[in-house]
Order: sequence, then structure tokens, then C-alpha cells
Amino acid sequence: MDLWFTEKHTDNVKLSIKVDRQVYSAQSEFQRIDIFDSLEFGRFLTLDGYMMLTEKDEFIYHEMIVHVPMAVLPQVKKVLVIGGGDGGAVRELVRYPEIQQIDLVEIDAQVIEACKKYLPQTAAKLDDPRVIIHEADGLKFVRSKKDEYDLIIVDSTDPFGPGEGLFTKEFYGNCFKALTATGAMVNQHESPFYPVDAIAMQRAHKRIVDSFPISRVYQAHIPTYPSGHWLFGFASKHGHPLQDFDAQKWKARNLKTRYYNDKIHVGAFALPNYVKRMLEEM
Ligand code: AAT
Repeated sequence: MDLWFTEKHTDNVKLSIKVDRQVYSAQSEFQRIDIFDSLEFGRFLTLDGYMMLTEKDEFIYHEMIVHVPMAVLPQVKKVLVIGGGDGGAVRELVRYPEIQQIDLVEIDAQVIEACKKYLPQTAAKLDDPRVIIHEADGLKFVRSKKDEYDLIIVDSTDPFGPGEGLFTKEFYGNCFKALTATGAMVNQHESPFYPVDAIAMQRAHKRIVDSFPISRVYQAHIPTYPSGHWLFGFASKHGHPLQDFDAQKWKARNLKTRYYNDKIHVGAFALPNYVKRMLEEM
């Protein structure tokens, strides 16, 4: 019998992936956690039935959420990752020797446990000595922080359920306060394509624009997220994601990446007209 995972992207569109077997299923205090094996995308993690990552395409998301800010910011010593209990963002961050501390704030300890056990491809570096894991709500964690982080990565679920608070004005204001003078915040910024996602995207963008003097949106192609067209936000106090991008410095690091490179960095900030209009129209 054929087994399929299906996610409803709109009332009229579904994405289905043929499943080889279900590896894990649990109901945590916060959400339902499932892990499946598939032929096409390898192992994948869903929360409350929504795709979080697959082994096949997670490199795109995690490289773009980490290397874009790292290639812009002058000196990153202390990083805050909110969400991201799968460890994919941390895996990319620990490749930078100048980073001294990574605070990972994940609301759901069970996601971390499940990923450590079943998704070693992303979770492998969660044991790095520079990583401090906090089982907490990112919205609350960041409230008490001031002038502390050089980079904040908001690697959150979508704006409903536990992730809802991470799309609020209060949260972005507190992230601004928690950043050092040269710091920046990068967030997963939803998709512009289907109206259900675009509304959340526009709302988040408006709140970020209101909270930060510099904010730009960049894009990547992520096959297993709705429409495959995904956005990220870069917001900072000073640093500009293109003017302060040092391609030579990044290339000299000799980091092997599968998606990100210096040309992608620049190109990712070139947005289609319909997206530009959506961002201006708020
Ligand atoms: N790295 C790609 C995977 C994710 S998972 C996002 C994580 O955010 C989940 O583990 C979830 O438990 C955690 N999370 C949700 N809300 C909070 C919160 N308030 N505080 C801390 N952690 C939280 C991102 C997928 C993006 C999906 C795009 N469609």
C-alpha cells in the first residue's frame, strides 16, 4: 500500500511526498512531531503536519539563513538562534572559528531530542562546546537581553501555534535591543506567492521595517516549502547587506557550500517586481 505525506498549501493546492516509512511520531507539550523516510527527499521532519526540513533540501535554507549575515557582519562573537532545534543553523554557524558562543533557544525540547536521534545530518553539531541550549520561548528569552548579540537568527515555525509570538512588534523591538551596535537579525520571512502566506509575510515585514533602520529581503528556492519560493529578512542597526558585503573576505575563508556563494549573495537581494510591490505596499 502506498503511504503519502500531504501538506495543504492552500485550499486548492497540496504537496504530497511518497513515504517509505514513519520513523518517529510524538505529541509534545507544544506540537505534534513526525519524522518520515522518503525516496525523493530522504528523511524529513514535520511539526503539526507542516514541513520543517528534508535531508535533500535543508542545505539551501540553512546556508542562506547563516552565510548571508556572516559574510556581511564585521566580527561575530556571540549569536542567538531562536527556534532551529533541528540544529541545521547551528551546524553552519560552528564553521566560523571567531564565533565564541551560540545560544540556541528552542521552545520544544522534544524536537531537539528527536532530531539528535533521527536527524544527525542537521543535529550533529548541537554538542559543540560553544553551543548553549535553552529550552525556552524565544519571545520571553529575548525580553531581558540588551546589547549582547552580534547576530540573531530567527529560525522559527510559521506565525501560528508556538511561533506566533516571534512575528510580533514586541519581539522585533526586543531583538533590536538585544543586538550590539553592529548587530543584525535574520529571519525566515515566509513566501510571497500564495496569498495565505503573503499576508503573514507582509505583516512581518512592516513590523521589521518599523523596528530597524535597515531592512532588506532576500530569496531562495526551497522545493518543499509552499510554492518553493521562500524569503528571508535581513535587518540591522548599521550594516547594509550589499554595501557591507565583503566577497573577498568570504571567499578567503574557503568554506565549502552547496548553495551559497558570493554571486548568490548579491543576486538573492534582487527581487521580482511583484514582491517589491508587496513590500512597498504596506
Ligand atoms: N531549521 C528549519 C526548521 C524550522 S523548525 C522551527 C523551530 O522553532 C521548531 O523546532 C519549533 O519548536 C521552534 N519554535 C517555535 N516557536 C518557538 C518559540 N516561540 N520559541 C522558541 N522556539 C520556537 C523552521 C521551519 C520554517 C518553516 C517554514 N515554512
